[in-house]
Amino acid sequence: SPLLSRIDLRPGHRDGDFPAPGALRSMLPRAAVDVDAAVERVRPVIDAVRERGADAALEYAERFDRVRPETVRVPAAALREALDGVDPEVRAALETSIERARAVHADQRRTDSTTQVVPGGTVTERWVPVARVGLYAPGGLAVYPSSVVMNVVPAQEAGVEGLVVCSPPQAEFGGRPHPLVLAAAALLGVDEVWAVGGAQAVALLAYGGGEKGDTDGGALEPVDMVTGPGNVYVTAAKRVLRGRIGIDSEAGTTEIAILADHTADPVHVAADLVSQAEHDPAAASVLVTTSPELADAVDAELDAQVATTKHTERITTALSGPQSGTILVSSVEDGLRVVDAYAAEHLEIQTDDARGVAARVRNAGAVFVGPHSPVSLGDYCAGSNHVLPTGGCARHSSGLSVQTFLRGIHVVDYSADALAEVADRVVALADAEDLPAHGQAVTARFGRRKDR
Ligand code: HSO
Ligand code: ZN
Repeated sequence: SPLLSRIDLRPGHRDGDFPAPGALRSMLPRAAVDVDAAVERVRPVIDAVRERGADAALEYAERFDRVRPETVRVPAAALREALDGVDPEVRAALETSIERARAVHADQRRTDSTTQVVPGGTVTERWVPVARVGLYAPGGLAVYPSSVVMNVVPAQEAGVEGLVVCSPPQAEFGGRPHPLVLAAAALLGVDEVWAVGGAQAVALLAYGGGEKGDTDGGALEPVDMVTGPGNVYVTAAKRVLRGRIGIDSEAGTTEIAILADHTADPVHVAADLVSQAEHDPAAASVLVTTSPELADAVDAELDAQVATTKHTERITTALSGPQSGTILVSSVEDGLRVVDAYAAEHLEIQTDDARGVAARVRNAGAVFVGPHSPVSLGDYCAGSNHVLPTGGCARHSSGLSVQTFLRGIHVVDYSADALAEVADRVVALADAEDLPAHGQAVTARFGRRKDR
């Protein structure tokens, strides 16, 4: 039987009218990630790091990563060494990735805007970068120097001055993070890297702290914000610490949805579904198509491709899991309703007039248009960001961008005349809210009191 399960939403195969978005969402395949359960498990870790800083983080490294790094802060020499040791082709590819991402993100910078509300009264929106940001680079099934690029570039282009990268210590590399993570940080000009992973990393970033008796590395200065994908414990820690620190949207397992018609090439469609399934046995690959013939051809292709690829087991689990599947629809129109309800992290459009169809998409983390824009291009070298909302969060959130690291501060500047002109209106609203001192703060400036 085919790896992908099928849902048929064509007339005659479904009950009644085409389902409304809410109902549709509950019919579509999607992984359930239980962050709440992980929250209870990370609380003691967070408490310990708050109380004992890097010493507690070291103990957790021994327990969870099975290695105790010599120092939690990675020495500058180790960063240089990692960069020198990186394969020249990989280095060149990282450089291309950085260059293209920089071009796109530099264009996202915002300029301050001033609105003259009345003569003598202005409001300026001033865009100010977050001062200090912690970027989490996961260890785990794969190593992600590309995610270091995708986190660091928008922060740098936003003007963030303090950048810290945290990544789990690896037993294989003497308790340091993966050398490719270190090399990517060095290439980006980030010199502060700490060998700490999991919930303890997020806690250390939030509370700061050093090792007892530490004299050289100093303590980690707390950050204002933590971004970057991580496992469920990292996500849980971000959820617990949100408020004390800012966070990006919760990163779940990766997803790809493809909206395709009879013009799509089943070899490409299958290859792209397989590519994201490679991340994790819980990854989701969803095909939405108007063509049952294409769906059959993709099933056959998947069998062939999965058998010959490297991570067969993981991919088989991902494709055959309840989070993946094929959805048959009777028109591209209905297909758009399905992909909007699903709100995929990555959405490919492989249809006739792909550009026109893509322009009508409302909900997706990123959209990949036509036969030559695969998701894996976007993962590395398109210039777009690959840290994107998962789990349907694309309905309300965007991926990482310069905007993530900026705050808009309203600067209010009124003259005496401009204030006097609107004073009665402020007083009226203040009185209506039974907050008369609010009104008096305005009238006091004009030497009279409302009640006199
Ligand atoms: N597809 C992942 C990003 C990634 N892929 C990193 C390969 N390396 C989430 O967008
Ligand atoms: Zn990927």
